[in-house]
Amino acid sequence: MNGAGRLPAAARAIATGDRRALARTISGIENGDPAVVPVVRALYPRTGRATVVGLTGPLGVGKSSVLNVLVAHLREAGRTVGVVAVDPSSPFSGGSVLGDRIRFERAAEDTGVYFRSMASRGEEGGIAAATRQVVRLLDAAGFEVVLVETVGSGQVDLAIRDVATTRVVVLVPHLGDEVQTLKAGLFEIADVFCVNKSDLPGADLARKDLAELVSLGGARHGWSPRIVLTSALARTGVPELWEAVEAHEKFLDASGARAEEDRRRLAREIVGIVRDRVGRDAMARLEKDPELRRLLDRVASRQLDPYAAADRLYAQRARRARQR
Ligand SMILES: Nc1nc2c(ncn2[C@@H]2O[C@H](COP(=O)(O)OP(=O)(O)O)[C@@H](O)[C@H]2O)c(=O)[nH]1
Ligand SMILES: [Mg+2]
Repeated sequence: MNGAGRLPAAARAIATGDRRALARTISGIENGDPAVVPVVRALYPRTGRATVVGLTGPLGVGKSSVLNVLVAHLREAGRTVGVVAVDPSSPFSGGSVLGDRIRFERAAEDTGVYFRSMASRGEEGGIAAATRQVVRLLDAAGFEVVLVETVGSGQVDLAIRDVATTRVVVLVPHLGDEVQTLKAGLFEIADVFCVNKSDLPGADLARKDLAELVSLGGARHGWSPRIVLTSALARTGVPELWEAVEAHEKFLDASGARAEEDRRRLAREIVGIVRDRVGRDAMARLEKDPELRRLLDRVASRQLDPYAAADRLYAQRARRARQR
C-alpha cells in the first residue's frame, strides 16, 4: 500500500481530512482543470470503502428534503456523511435554496458531514464523470456514507448508475406522469423506491401501484426493490428508508453482487475513457489527414455511407497501430 507520504500534497491533505483541499479539488473537477487529475488518480487506492447512495427522481418530489433528514438521521447514528447534489438546471451560486443554506451552515460546524452542490457543465457525459470523481474524493476523504442527489432525467441518471451502490428513486403520491418516467428508465435502476410526501393523500395507493410494477418486473439479479413511504415534512419514514438501503447493501455482500457490479461499473468507465480518447483522435484525424478528408468529402457528397467510412477509418487506425 501507498504510505501517505508518497501521495501528491493535495491528495495527502484530502486523505487526512483537510476540507479546503477537498473543496479546491472538487472545484477543479467542476472546471475541468487537468491539475486535479493526478490528485484523483493518486487517491484511487483509497476508494471503494464508502456506501454510496444515489437519490434520483423528478424535480420537486423532495429529494433534497429527504436527504436533509437522512443526513440528520445518519449523524445521530454517528456515521460520517458526504453529500453531492448535482443540479443540471441551475448554476451553483444562483440555485441555492433555503435547504442548501441550512445544510451549508450545519456543514460548517459539524466535521462529520460535508455538503457540496455541483453545477452541470452542459454536456451530460461530463457531469457523470465529474460526479464519479467527486464521489471518489469523498470516499477517499473517509466519509462512510456518500449521498448523491440528481434529478432523474436521461443521461444524468447515468451518474447515479455509475457511482451509487444503492439507488433510491424518489417519487410522490399520485404517480400519474411519473409512472411514464419510470417506464422511461428510472424503474430499472431503482433498488429502493421512496414515496415521499406521504403526508399527502394517495400514498398508500402509490405504494400499491409501485408494488404491482415491482412484481411485474420481477427480482432483478435476486433483489426485489423495496418500497418505503416517507414524509420529509413530518420527518417520518426516514429510518425505514435507511433500513431498506442497508438491507440492499447487505444483499450486495451476501450475494457477491457488490464485486460484480463494481467490476461492471469500472469496465464501463474504462471503456468510456477509451471511447473518449479514440473519438478525439479520430475527430482530429478526420480534420487533418488528407486521405480522411477525402473520405469525408465522399460521405458528404453521398457517394459513401458513414458506416463504410467508419470501417475505413478503423482499418487505417489498425494499420497504423501495426506499423508502430
Ligand atoms: N407536503 C410535503 N412537502 C414536502 C415534503 N418533502 C418536501 N416537500 C416540499 O416539496 C418541495 C420540493 O422539495 P425539494 O426537497 O426541493 O425537492 P427536490 O427538487 O426533489 O430536491 C419543497 O417545497 C418542500 O418543502 C413532504 O414530505 N411533504
Ligand atoms: Mg433538490
